[in-house]
Amino acid sequence: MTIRISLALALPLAFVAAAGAQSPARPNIVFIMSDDHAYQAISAYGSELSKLAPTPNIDRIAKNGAIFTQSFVGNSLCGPSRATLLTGRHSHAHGFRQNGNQFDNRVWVWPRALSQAGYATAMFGKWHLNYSPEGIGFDDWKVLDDQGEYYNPDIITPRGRSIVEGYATDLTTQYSLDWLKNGRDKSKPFAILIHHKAPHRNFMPALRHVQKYQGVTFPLPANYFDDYAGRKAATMQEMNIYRDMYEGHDLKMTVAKGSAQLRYNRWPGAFDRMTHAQQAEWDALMQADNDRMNAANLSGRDLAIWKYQRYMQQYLGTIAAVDEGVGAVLDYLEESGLDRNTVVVYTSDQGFYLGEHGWFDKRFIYEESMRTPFLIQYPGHIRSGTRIAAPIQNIDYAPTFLDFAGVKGAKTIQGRSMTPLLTGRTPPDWRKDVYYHYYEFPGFHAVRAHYGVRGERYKLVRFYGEDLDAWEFYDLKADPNEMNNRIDDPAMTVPIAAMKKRLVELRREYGDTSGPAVR
Ligand code: SGN
Ligand code: CA
Repeated sequence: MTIRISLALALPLAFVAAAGAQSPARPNIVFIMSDDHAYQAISAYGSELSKLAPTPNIDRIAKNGAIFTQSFVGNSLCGPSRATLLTGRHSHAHGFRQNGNQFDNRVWVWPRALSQAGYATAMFGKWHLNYSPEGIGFDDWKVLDDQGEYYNPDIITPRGRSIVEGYATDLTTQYSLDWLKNGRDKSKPFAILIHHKAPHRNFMPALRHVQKYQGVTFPLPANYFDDYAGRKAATMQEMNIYRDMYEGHDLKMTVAKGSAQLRYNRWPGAFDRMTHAQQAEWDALMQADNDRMNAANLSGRDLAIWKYQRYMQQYLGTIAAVDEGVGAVLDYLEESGLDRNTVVVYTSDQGFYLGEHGWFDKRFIYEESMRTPFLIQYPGHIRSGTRIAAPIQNIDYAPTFLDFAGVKGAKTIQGRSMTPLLTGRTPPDWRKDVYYHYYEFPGFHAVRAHYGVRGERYKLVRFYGEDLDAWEFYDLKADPNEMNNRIDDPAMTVPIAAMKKRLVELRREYGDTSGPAVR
């Protein structure tokens, strides 16, 4: 049956529902996710920083479709977030609470549900849930080992494991295009998951992008020199750019003018695995900039600011190849005409600090890491240029894809399909606040376990652990940078009580009994 575009625009789901289980009209799904890509570094979100390092291809998705301005994760860490996107469940429910846990590939995941409903499915890039996606239900897959390496990564396939010469982002794009063009069963609709390693630590751009942002000065966040007053857990973290980044491994600083030898490099493997030719080219591209740094002999505040600039130049440099890869996939969809019946999503496994509070990494419930970008296009069903302010969370991805495919969901799903939001109108019963629970402590960067709730205006957080029980409360309207913990402010008694009530309700609703009871 055919439905005129105008009707489909008003009622996006009518199309899917009417299409029925076997209709060829079921849309294809292209889910592109990068690792640690801050929304601040996507130009469609409009930050000053992103204007100096635009992402024109990622922005195409927002131009063709919609951008979500209030998109969140429930636990800002790679493994838990990936388990959530596959299952539609929060960390305590799917059980993968921190990196290093093992995902059970037999549990319900949406790609298998789509495969069983007749979709061709594949996944390429970073998996990071256990050794491989064997048993998940993908027709094809090729994944990076664990965290993945930027250069000449180990690639695991159903046929085994090998080192492949090349740059991880380009390999992931290439594998994806090969499958789209020649690998899939063309009689079926398809769902492909393209998971980039970039811009994850240790932030190594492709050789063609190493110099892309050298010499560019990025705007320093207003709270770069945060003193963490009134925020106990923030005083305990180890993710400060000027204190905790490794000068060799992360910042690629050399020991002296004229030398290519890196300063402290905790994990030399990232560089050692490059070929001699790659290493020589890398060193040559970095030499002048490092020589200038060594000659300047910086210290204190100047060195801290220099480190922020070098961090941004490298981090944003890795995103350039991701953006090119997104462009290549969009080009292929358009040239083949597949774009008209394909949902394309771009997101990240969580947000990231780009110098806010002096930080890199994520984990905290504070805005920059709790948020994650989410852009989606589906021509004829999402009006181009739509901006959606309703709060969504990564538990919503699984039910959304099922909805698009007209497949029934698993009872275990805790999220809600976002398709009703795609018109730009928010249903009155849509959630107003978002639940969060981070577990990994002890762990990298020493961020303490905490749970909390983020509402439209306020955020309530509780950090907990053997020697810590610290509550925080923020008025996001008055204090968007979350510098002023108002938990002891008598003027806040009423909203604090209301948010505590919501926290209790949300924990009950999601069945989270982990961590201390709220009261
Ligand atoms: C690695 C990183 C950490 C990062 C974790 C988790 N160190 O251990 O900085 O917090 O991954 O990241 S690295 O120098 O070895 O890359 S996550 O995205 O996988 O959750
Ligand atoms: Ca990540």
